Amino acid sequence: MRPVLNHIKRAVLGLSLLGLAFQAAAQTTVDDAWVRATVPTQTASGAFMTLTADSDSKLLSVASPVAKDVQIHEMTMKNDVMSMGPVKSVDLPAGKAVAFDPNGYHVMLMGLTGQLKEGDSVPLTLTVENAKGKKETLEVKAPVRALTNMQGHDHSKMH
Ligand SMILES: [Cu+2]
Repeated sequence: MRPVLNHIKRAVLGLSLLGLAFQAAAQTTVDDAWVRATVPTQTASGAFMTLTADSDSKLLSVASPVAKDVQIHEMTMKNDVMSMGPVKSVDLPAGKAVAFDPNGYHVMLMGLTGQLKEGDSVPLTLTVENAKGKKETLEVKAPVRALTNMQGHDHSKMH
């Protein structure tokens, strides 16, 4: 009797662990996250990545211990004038890779607490909400990379 019961217990535990693993793996994924390196006097930088949600979701906010204020920005072109500003959220349609890059949506790290050097790693906490209103937080460690080729786009002067 006893061994059978133990066996059932183990099977049930195994199933519930599987369920948890499935839940954790089946939501939003973050790919190619990186943060642009700064020079010592610079107080702002950008974080870039690709987000893919498995169901219609929204990126609500990003937080990081390296910056006093973190905003989600959108770069837009209106009548040949490039401008950018904060957005409340970014839609992440199911299964679609949404790029956060220097030319579109990007994450602004403002009020940096120190210089970001190549090789450093910056912790980012992303809050994503799905269509049912359920929030999930994603912890990301984004490597700092120097980017010399920004095609004339200098973030530090635009903020
Ligand atoms: Cu910006």
